[in-house]
Amino acid sequence: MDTPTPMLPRKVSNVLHKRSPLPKPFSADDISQLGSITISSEEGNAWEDASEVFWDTPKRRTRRQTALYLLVAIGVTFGFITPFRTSSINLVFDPYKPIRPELSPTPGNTADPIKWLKENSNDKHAVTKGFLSRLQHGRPRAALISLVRNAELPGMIQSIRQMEEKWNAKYLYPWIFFNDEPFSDEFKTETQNATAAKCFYAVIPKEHWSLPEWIDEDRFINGLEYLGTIGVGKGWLVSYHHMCRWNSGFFYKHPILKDYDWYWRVEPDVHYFCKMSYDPFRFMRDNNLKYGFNMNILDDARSFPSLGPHTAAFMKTSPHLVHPNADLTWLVDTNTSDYNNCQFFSNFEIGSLNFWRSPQHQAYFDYLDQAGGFYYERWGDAPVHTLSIGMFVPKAEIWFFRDLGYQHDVNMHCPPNREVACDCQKTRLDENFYKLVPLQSPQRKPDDTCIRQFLGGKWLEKKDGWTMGVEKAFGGDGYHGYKLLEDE
Ligand SMILES: Nc1nc2c(ncn2[C@@H]2O[C@H](COP(=O)(O)OP(=O)(O)OP(=O)(O)O)[C@@H](O)[C@H]2O)c(=O)[nH]1
Ligand SMILES: [Mg+2]
Repeated sequence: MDTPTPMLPRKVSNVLHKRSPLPKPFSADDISQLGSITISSEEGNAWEDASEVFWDTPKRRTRRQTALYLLVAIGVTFGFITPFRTSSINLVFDPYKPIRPELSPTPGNTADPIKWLKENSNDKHAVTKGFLSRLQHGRPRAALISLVRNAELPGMIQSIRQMEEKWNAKYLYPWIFFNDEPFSDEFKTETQNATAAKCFYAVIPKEHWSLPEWIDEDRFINGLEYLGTIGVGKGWLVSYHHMCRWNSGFFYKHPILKDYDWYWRVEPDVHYFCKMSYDPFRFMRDNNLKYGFNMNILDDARSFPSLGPHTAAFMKTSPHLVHPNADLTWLVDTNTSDYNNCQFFSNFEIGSLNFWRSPQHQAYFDYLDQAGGFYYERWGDAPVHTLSIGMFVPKAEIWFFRDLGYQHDVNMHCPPNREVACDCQKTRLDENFYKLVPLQSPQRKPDDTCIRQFLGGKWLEKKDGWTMGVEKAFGGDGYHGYKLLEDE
C-alpha cells in the first residue's frame, strides 16, 4: 500500500512517540484480588450481616474469616467457584456496541457476536492469574505475524510494545516474524526482550519470493520504470512486488504456520491506541468469523488497472466457487460496473488462516498469479484480499473492528472513546477514505465512502435536501451528507 510522506500533526506524534511500558509480571496483589472479587457477592454480604448477631467475638470473627478464605481457596482450586463468573455480579460494564453492516440472513449461522462481547468483555477479570490460565486453556491456535526486515527493528519494537501493552501481555499469543533473509541476532534478542510471549523467526522459502518462470522479465522491467515514472508508491521496487504477492498467496502456506488457525497481522511502526478487554481470536472463532478489518478505504488505482477485469473473468470461469451469500455490490462502481477500488487496509488484519488455505482463495490467487499482474502492474495484497473475501465470505462472517484504534502512517482510525480506553482522538467513520489517492491519479471515487458502501442500508441515508453537487460547489468533497448514527 503506498502512502505519501507522513506529516503527522504535533499532538498526534507526541502520543505516538511515547514509549509504552513493558508488561508487568503478576504481583501478589493481583492474585489476592482473585479472592476479594470472589467473596464480594450480594449473598456473601447478607450472610455476613446475619452472622454479626451470633458471632460477635473477635476470635470467632478471625476463625470465620480464615474458614471463609479456606473455602474460597478450595472452591477456586477445584473449580466449584469460577472467579470471573462470580465477580461479574459486581461489575457494571457497557461493552462497545459494534457497527454492523445490513446483513441478509446466512442459513446455519446462529452466531451472535454482540451477545458474545457482552458476556466476554471485562477488563477487571484480565488482571487475575486465574483468569489468565482460563484464557490460555483451550484457546484458539493463533499468532501475531509480521513480515519485517532486520533494518526495521526499531519500528518493530514500537509495534510490539503497544500491542503487548494494550492487549497481548494478558494473553501471550506467540509472535512469528517472517523475512526473505535470515534475522540478525540483534533482531531476535531485542524482539524477544520486548515481550513475555514466545517469539519465532522464519525465513521465507526462495520459491515464495522470486519471479515465477512464466513472467516476461523485459515486460516486468518496463513496468517498474513506468510505475516509477508515474509515481505509483514503491511500484519501482522489485521487493515490493514480491511482498505483495507473498501476502496475497503465500504467507499462510509457510510451514511454521501449519499448526495455527488464526493470525493478526502486525507491521513495524504502526500504532495501537486502545486497551482491549476481550480476546479477538476467541471472538472470531466463537462467532464463526473469517476476516476482521479496521479501515476500508481507496488506494491509487493506477497500481492495479486490470485487477477488476481479471477478477470478473475469474468469476465467469468459476462461478461455482463464489459463495451463495456473497455480497459484492459494495465493491462495484455503479457507473462503470468495474471494481470501485475500495479495499480493506490489509496491514491490519485479524483473520482465519484456513480461509486463505481454502480451494476458493487458492484458485483465485493462482488465476491472478498466472495473469502476471503482481509484476506487470502492482497488484497489492489489500485489493486482492478484499476481492477474495468479497467473493467467498458472506458479510455476516466479516467483522469491522471499530473498537480498535490503529494508525499506519497517515491513516488513522480511532473509535468513540467510551468504555474502551484509547490514547487517540476520535476519528469520523469515513476518515482516511481517499488519503492514499494522489491528486495526479485521475480515478473516479465511489458515490459513497467505502465503509458506508460496505455497511449499506441506513448507513447510506443522506440529510434532507443535501446533494453531492451542491456540497462540492461549496468546496466540500461530497461525502458530508450522511445522517449520522450512534457511535459515528
Ligand atoms: N523482510 C522483508 N519485509 C518487507 C520487504 N518489503 C516489505 N516488507 C514488509 O512488508 C510490510 C509492508 O511493506 P511496506 O514497505 O511498509 O509497504 P506499505 O505498508 O504498503 O508501504 P508504506 O505505506 O510505505 O508503509 C512491512 O511490514 C515491511 O516491513 C522486504 O523486501 N523484505
Ligand atoms: Mg507499511
